[in-house]
Amino acid sequence: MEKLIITAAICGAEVTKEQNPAVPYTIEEMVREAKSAFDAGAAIIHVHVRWDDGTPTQDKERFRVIMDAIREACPGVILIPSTGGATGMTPEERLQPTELFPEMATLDCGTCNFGDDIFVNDMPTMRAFGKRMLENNIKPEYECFEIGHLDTILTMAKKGQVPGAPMQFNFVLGVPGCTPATPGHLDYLVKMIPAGSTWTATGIGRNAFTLAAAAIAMGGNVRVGFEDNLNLSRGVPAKSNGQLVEKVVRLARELGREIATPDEARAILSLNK
Ligand code: KMH
Ligand code: ZN
Repeated sequence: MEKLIITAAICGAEVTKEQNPAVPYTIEEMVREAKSAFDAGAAIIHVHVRWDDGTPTQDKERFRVIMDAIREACPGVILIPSTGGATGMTPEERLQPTELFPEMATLDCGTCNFGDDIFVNDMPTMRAFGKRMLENNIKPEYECFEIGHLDTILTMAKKGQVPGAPMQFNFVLGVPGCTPATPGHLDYLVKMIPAGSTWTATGIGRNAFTLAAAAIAMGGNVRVGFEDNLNLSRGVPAKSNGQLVEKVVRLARELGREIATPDEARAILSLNK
């Protein structure tokens, strides 16, 4: 099996310091959390940004400052800025980090319920995001919350509307209102992807580590972090993103998977920048 690529989603757009005081908002806090995850074994940091009061933003300059600061603290790390942002943001707002020409960025593959909200990714939005990533030579991480999302993006890739093979998928399972985080659902999705693709599993909430263990055993990659899960185990808040990554590293060691460095992850993901 390939080495395991661990992504840390250190911040997200929805979680708050009231839920876990270690959730980062400021530049210094973002660097602290990124470094804790990187030092623990994360090759990739998935980046959302906030203003200092915790308000989510897609402001290009905020992304620039935070991504530069993370790169300095975590040499060689792969950054995947979010183009999902927070529910209710416009597509133009959400696209701003692509103007910084990152090597990767997320591309969300369809509309879905998101707790009490609706996360809107209609076809015109997805075509615009695909066009931007083709123009700016950005490899998308295709975020699929539902089975239909995967089918949609595979069809768009066939039509040349989004970057094609080799594609990287992130199966984000367990968002309230979407496909649950079970190994069975993950297995179904993985069987649908084209040969030569790579994939990551993200379990939201209490099933985060069950899904991580399944992904490690199946030969996929894992995302953890405060965006997805605030606890190390039931009722035990994680003190840092690093602690969540450390738990994945322990599971991987037990199951015989080695951890990929950022450059090994670049080779596995066929990154060309
Ligand atoms: N915050 C969610 C509404 C992404 O990063 O691309 C969307 C999200 C997906 O987090
Ligand atoms: Zn995200």
